[in-house]
Amino acid sequence: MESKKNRRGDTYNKKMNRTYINEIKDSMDGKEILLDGWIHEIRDQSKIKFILLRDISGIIQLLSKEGDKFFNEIVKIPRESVVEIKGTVKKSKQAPNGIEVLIKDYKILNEAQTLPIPIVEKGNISTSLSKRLDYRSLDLHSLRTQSIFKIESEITNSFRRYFYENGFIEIQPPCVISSASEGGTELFKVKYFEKDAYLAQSPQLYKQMCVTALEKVTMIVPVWRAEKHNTIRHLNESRQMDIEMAFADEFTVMEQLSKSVQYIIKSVIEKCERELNILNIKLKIPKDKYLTYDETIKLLKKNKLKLEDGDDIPPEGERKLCELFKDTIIFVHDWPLKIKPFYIVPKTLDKNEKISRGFDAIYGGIEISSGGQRVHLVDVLIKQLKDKKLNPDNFKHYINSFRYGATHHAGWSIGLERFTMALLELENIREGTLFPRDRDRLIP
Ligand code: AMO
Repeated sequence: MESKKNRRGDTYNKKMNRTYINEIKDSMDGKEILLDGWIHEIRDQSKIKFILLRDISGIIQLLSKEGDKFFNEIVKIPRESVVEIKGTVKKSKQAPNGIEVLIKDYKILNEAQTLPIPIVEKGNISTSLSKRLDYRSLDLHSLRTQSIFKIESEITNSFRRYFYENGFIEIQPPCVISSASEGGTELFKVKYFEKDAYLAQSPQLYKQMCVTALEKVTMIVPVWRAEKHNTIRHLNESRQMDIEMAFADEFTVMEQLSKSVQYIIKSVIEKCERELNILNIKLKIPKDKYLTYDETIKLLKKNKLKLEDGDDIPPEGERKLCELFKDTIIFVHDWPLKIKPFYIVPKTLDKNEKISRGFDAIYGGIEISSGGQRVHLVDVLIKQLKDKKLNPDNFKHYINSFRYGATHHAGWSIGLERFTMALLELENIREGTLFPRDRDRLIP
């Protein structure tokens, strides 16, 4: 008999197009098709052998009956081997989706070796996250992991779509920079020829330098922060989805955040039904709620959190707010100027102003975004840099960009992995990060 193993990956018949599993319909009953995919599961019964074949679009039941020439050998194919199947579509009341494929012939295109981690689809995942991340490409064979990243793809796509359709211009700012925007201690230093440079912590300075001419800009960019702590909500490399708008204050952009997040969640509900079912997540389009910083601190104190005025909101405070306001994006605005970055504008231009136009957005138990109205007046900007012990000489080009016709402007940034974590109730941000970079992990 002809060898069923084919290391070169030749297909049966170049004239026959591959059918994706989700393209198989009842109306194709009796039709011969060609399928490519992975062995998901084998059920070996005495008179009938079932194979569940998986491709990125779904799972289909294949069957072989006693008398088929390959009846006994087909059940020996190891799980996750790559196979090509020629078969006939058959309507069947017993099959999981009311349809199955009778195998006419098959080829093993690449046999899988013994798996170093089990692929568990339901119930407790016994393998540690760290081990799964060591074998991330294999972990991606699991429906659960695939679903997370298919949804993440819908998040970035619908984010782009929303802002593109609303007249925003997508920009590509540099990722190697010469000065910090989010504070000096969290920078990764790199050698840039004879000079020291840093990996960008945020596209902040560049989006502001563009918005004063381009008016409405958006971007999805990687950022790096050399924070030493290892937590379930922090990465050292993450992706940010940002906007910046001219002639806008913090309330204009909070409204944009609310509308875009609602649009993204609507898209995920409409386009990722199968993935949400696999993850057992039921999504609702969130409402929004606006609270000042003072109102928030008072509310959290009333709910027995130990907090002082002027404190940042701790993780348990974010969780509590989301318990109090379910399925809601909570905007906390009017933060103390002291604890917001130098580029956030004071509420008024009064010399003694203590409140800022900065805000945080909290959703799904966690801060997903922060932003605010910016400083576009050069004298105020220089004062704020100095107040934060930063040297204005290091920000010369940034400051100069506000000298020649700068408008007032505002913007924000949503952390992509944070948002995925919040939306899909992930226990660890690394679940929503393909190849995480953290304090201990630089590979794979
Ligand atoms: P901020 O530092 O608050 O603001 O970051 C914006 C959002 O990015 C996410 N995020 C992170 N995600 C994973 N790991 C981290 N270490 C991490 N740090 C931040 C969070 C956070 O809300 N330039 C400003 C935004 C602006 O004003 O436009 C900024 O970067 O979801």
